Amino acid sequence: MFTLISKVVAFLGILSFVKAYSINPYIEEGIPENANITTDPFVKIGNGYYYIENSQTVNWYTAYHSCRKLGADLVTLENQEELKALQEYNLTSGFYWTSGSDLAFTGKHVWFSDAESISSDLWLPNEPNNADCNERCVLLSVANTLADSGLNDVTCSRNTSFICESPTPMTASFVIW
Ligand SMILES: [Ca+2]
Ligand SMILES: [Ca+2]
Repeated sequence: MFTLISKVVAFLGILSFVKAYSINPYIEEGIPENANITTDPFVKIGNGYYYIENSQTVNWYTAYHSCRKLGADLVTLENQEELKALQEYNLTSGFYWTSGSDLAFTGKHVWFSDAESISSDLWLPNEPNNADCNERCVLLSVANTLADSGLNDVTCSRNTSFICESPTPMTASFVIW
């Protein structure tokens, strides 16, 4: 990819030198709405890009491996807005692995993908409770209402669906005139 971009930049440099074109590079986050570019297998929900796995249920580790194979991570919920966007999307009500865990430090729940603490307002009532001292991985429970949706710590060996989150794509374009 880097080589390709280097070639394009070099070509545009030559073009501007030879023809005296004015070339303005433009880089932005995300993909423009009118761009005819597929994001498959990721779907855009709110401001993020997600892969939702409903057809198989696996433990937390296998779910993470599956996301990494797609160049993504298990989903990280930044705030209530992201939870709301996912809850309102046409998800089958149910349970999905997130990247959250307290595997590094018991009782300190962080998003594995960026090591940020999990916001306290995302948990379901009375969670995380580390039931039977065996709940280290964080599950997203999606219900029909936002109020009943949220996070729960459960055992990492539980088999369940999962959601991967892609890094935000960047769009690079050039205006030539
Ligand atoms: Ca996120
Ligand atoms: Ca729990």
